[in-house]
Amino acid sequence: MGVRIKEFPNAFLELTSQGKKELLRTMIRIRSFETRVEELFLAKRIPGFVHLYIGEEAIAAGIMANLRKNDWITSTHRGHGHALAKGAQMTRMMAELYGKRSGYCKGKGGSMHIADFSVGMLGANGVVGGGFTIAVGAGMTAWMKKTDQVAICFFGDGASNRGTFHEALNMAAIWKLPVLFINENNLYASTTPASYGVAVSRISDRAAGYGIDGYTVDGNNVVEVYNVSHTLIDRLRSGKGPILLECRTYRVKGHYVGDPEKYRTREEVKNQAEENDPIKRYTSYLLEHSFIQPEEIDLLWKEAKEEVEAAVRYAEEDPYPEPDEAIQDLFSSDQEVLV
Ligand SMILES: Cc1ncc(C[n+]2csc(CCOP(=O)(O)OP(=O)(O)O)c2C)c(N)n1
Ligand SMILES: [Mg+2]
Repeated sequence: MGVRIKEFPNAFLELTSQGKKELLRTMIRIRSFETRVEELFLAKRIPGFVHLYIGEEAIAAGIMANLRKNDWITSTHRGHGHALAKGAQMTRMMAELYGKRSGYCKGKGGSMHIADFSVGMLGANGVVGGGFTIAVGAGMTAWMKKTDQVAICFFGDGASNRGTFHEALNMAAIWKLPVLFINENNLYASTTPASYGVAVSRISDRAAGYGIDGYTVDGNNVVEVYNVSHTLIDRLRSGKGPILLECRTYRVKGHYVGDPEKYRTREEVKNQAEENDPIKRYTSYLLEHSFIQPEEIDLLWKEAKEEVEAAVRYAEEDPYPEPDEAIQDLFSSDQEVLV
């Protein structure tokens, strides 16, 4: 394991007052978006499937605060938080969820296919474990072009059991690619508890199989996520190869909106939501240290709500694509020449 988590430098304290508030803003924006998306889905305004990131916001916020615009991320089926934190536009995300024309995939991809290359967001992914090899490809780009960009690969506890995990970590390790593999261990893969479905109790222990460093942090503590990833991302930029970081968290909502959740008790969820909520925890921390005033917190929630409502109005007013647009954009122009 090398350095213990407590021995990482406290980079958080070096952040400006604005920087400290930005972490909270990001988490509040994600929570507000997700809470509204849940309502809209239940009201049948949003079709398809949605997987919410509620309760896991500290991971996206803490990691992304250490990235540059031209660094890359790969995401999962639970990708709204990653996209927002990396700088994707909320309006176009909401339009995509609605299946509307000005959405990120012109309304044809939905929640699990949001990508915005202009901010380094290489895509959510409906295929569990689909992001691993894409992140390695991005890491290879940085290596071949000799830039100091990094690629961050978000994936779940369930995804850590996929074959692509092995392929990607091995290749990234032998070529010392700048990829940070971020395991979001929310303790469940759909209906399967990680305690049953994953052979190790710490997913970071799997790093040993690839000769790389692995760490585990409290993924509901944004300060810890920020501090540890700050050091690890610096290490990636200096060409020392990939790292596996497990962020332990909890999926507060069902696997998807509408999940009957027969595999866990109401009490377990309630305890986690009340006692381990990353936003409540960070808000108390900021107040305790006088890094923020109560009225500034109220303002952040108010602004986020307004931003979300503006995105909803945008999506509601946007037209649906025409039926004949369904088969557009399926092939690149090169492939069109071939057929
Ligand atoms: C290759 C593949 N297998 C199965 C599924 C169905 N599926 C969707 S999400 C999911 C669980 C993923 O769990 P985890 O990786 O822990 O992510 P979480 O949902 O907890 O964020 C499964 C099995 C899929 N989408 N892709
Ligand atoms: Mg999981």
